[in-house]
Amino acid sequence: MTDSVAANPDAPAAVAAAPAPSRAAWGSDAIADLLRALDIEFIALTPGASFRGLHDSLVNHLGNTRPEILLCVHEETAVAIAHGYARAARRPIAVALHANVGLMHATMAIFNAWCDRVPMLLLGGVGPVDAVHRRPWVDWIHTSRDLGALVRGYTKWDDQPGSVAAALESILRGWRIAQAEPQGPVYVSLDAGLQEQALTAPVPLPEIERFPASMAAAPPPEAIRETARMLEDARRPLLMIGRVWPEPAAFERRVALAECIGAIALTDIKTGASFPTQHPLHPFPPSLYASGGASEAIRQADAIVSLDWIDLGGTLRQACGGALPRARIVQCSLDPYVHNGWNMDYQTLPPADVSILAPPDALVAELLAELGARERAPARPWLQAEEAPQAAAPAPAQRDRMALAELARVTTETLARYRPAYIRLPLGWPGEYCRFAHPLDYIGFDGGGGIGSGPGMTIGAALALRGGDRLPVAVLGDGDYLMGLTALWTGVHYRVPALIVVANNESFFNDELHQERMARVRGRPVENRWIGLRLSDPAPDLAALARGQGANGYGPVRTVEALARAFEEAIEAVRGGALAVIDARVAPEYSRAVSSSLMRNLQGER
Ligand SMILES: Cc1ncc(C[n+]2csc(CCOP(=O)(O)OP(=O)(O)O)c2C)c(N)n1
Ligand SMILES: [Mg+2]
Repeated sequence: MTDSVAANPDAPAAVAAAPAPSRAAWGSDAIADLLRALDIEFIALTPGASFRGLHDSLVNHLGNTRPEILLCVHEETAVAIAHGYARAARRPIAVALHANVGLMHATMAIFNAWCDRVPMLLLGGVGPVDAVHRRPWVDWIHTSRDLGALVRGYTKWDDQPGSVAAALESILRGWRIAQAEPQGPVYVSLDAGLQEQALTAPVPLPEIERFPASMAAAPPPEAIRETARMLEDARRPLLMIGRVWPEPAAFERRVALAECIGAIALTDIKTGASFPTQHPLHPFPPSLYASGGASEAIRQADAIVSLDWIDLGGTLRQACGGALPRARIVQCSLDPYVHNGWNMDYQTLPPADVSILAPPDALVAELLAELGARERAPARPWLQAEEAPQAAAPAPAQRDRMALAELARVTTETLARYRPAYIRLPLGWPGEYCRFAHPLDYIGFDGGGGIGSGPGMTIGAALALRGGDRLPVAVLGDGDYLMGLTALWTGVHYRVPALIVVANNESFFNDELHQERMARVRGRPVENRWIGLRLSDPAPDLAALARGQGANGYGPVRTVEALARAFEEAIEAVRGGALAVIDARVAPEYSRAVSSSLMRNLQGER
């Protein structure tokens, strides 16, 4: 749906019809023309005077199509929507952010996108930079000398161009930088004076076709040969699959490589689906931290190829009690190109006998070419999972709630018939209920561990999936849902179908485990672990909060039977175009396997 001027019932008839796209007469018209030339589909925003010139150009110069405005109640949501969209569509959109205040609201979500290596074009308004043109008071408090400094530690690049022509080059440059691997957000701050400047002569758009995307580097031949030799000699090869291309062909090539060398594949629930979870060579379910089985595989492996595994060094050391594994290690990652000194998302320095600065899936393709002709290894993993998958759900801790594992089982089994695209899973999700066979089966996590991104990322990803054959589904924690709640309004307003299931334990539960840990270390009462963390008394009515924004709200549901009934209604509504939220009450407990792996981490065990 487009918010055309004519569609607004309050619009006076005299301004009802937006003029057809016109010649660029103002600075921001030229900028809007460039956004269209770049084929940017949407621009998410929460309005602000510092980009009123650009806003006018989007509406009255371009007619609010390509890019179409996505109105958001909070800037954090606008960025989270761009994040989710880019993950599902595999192409970025733009966000407009109001001066310093809008950018300040947006920072959490920008950080998430940065850590997730997800591209987006952030356009900020600022000024007028020329103080002569500032209104008293507000233009002064909303003008900062170096806005980019607010986000420089977690964007790939930023700029504040000094003329309209320079702004066009800057945006084009930013668009290219954002999408060059490793991808990430870029920020271009646009002087309000420049946006509102009348053009006395046409400012030509850059010839976009003369600026194609840069080609990525290929792995050096000697690195390919050395890795191939190492894998040929290995008896227990291990692929650790981290941040990789979300493309079906690349997904298939990873399977072919694992099969050809008989490698066990490990996957990470922090990244999108990267390998079929039910494949015999994937014996250990994806998890936030390496499970017991995955750690054993790391210890026993004699060759490890990391495809940009997130915190390879930390994971290896944790699996090996602080030491390095015996295996020879190949690390293939472009990530060092974006490491900087502000945040430590570069993680532990990973040991690597061969370190390759290239896109990991390019290495996979080369290794397949090198090794693919050889006889296939048996599709039997060299190490079997010890823990049998949790067939039966544990008994619920409380009678008026489900166990999280029950919710996971019913959700997985019910939705399997509808080609679900899982956009998000909550922190305690039992990995054995991850049934992924295609990149779109699971979009990934939030990147930066910033709670509150779930609803916005859900709407963004579901928007990208709108009209396709997938059922967009997100299972969110209640804390995550409540922090990002008003994204639902944007979803309903733009008719974005999606199913949100809130795993509602009425708690910021993850932190209960931390408080329990503190209590144990200090010999204090563990029973107090919930104080200051429970979202109860009153428990927010999550379904009503959805209905209050025009979405369908179901629940609270407290049993698997009630959940199954809610699914029936909600899925039908979503297939009819609705945004539906099910409030599913679960006990404030994670499964034993998840809790013990989290606890191990809370204790900082290596
Ligand atoms: C912005 C932000 N604030 C606080 C935290 C700390 N934190 C980590 S997990 C968590 C609880 C999340 O609650 P919920 O989404 O309900 O999931 P649950 O732990 O209950 O399964 C919190 C507060 C964070 N990661 N990000
Ligand atoms: Mg919770």
